[in-house]
Amino acid sequence: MSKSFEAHFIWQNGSFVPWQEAKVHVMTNALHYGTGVFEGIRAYWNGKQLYVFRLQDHVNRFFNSIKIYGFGIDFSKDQISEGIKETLRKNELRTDVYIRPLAIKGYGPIGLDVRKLKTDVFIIAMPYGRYFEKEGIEVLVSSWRRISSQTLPVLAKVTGHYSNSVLAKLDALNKGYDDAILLNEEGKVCEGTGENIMMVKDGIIYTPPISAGILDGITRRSIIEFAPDLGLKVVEKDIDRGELYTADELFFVGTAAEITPILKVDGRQIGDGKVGPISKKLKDYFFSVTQGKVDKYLKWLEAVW
Ligand code: PY5
Repeated sequence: MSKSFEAHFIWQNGSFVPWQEAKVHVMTNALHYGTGVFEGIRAYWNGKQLYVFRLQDHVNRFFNSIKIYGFGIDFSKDQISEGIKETLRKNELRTDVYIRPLAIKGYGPIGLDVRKLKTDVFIIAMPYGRYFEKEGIEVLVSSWRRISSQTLPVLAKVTGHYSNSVLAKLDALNKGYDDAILLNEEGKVCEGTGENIMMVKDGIIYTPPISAGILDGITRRSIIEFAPDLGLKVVEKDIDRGELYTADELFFVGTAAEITPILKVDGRQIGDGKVGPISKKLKDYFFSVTQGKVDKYLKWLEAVW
């Protein structure tokens, strides 16, 4: 019997293969050294149309990640964008979907010289609901620091970088929390394990700047752009750990997490411990935008059917 996250076909180097047959050899370089880049994209079904949210921006970041590492890819941006839409159609997806393009350094001899290895590309699309089951979550500030841009190019979305996130996430889960906030090496608030973070204080929304070493999140960018429509302002500034504790509202933003309120940090209640009014307003608007109900942002949506 198929599992709930499974679909029927996966796009593998330009052709479709049945879900169960999209396999790699154990000598695939990316399995050994984390030499892969990926994206996380959502598509939203509004009852009539399936809209991919900010497809071109995600494809651009995918190609930038490949460029930063110098991996090379045998497909154009147009081919990947088309491949994503074809994958949604081929799987006859008429529901909310998560899309995972993945480009990995493939089969070859042991070692770090990836120059001659093929970059294998996959596009996986699957029915998907919420990333966090709860409406509001409890997090801890991790004792693990976020990888610094002096160690790894953090703007690239690379599989190997996520061992840092997995350490922090597992530590949080094992201690009874839902997720972790990581500080950067300067001790400033950076981001979640797979989300950017925003904080509300006296009606203003604050978020760490790109220079804090965050991933340049597309959800974050979207909120910065649409917040003024709701009479809200997002200010990019460095945030201290202590400021989190006295925030009025706090929330994670990301493709998977969408907008997820944080109700407790390190055991301290945030605001009144409930989903705050600004978080709720942004979240409602975000779903109107992603479902194609706000004309102004139809520019961010790519119709599949
Ligand atoms: N920061 C990190 C470290 C991320 O992995 C992500 C996305 C974000 C921020 C948010 O970026 P965006 O808004 O562009 O999605 N994380 C992946 C996602 O699909 C999941 C990784 C487990 O949300």
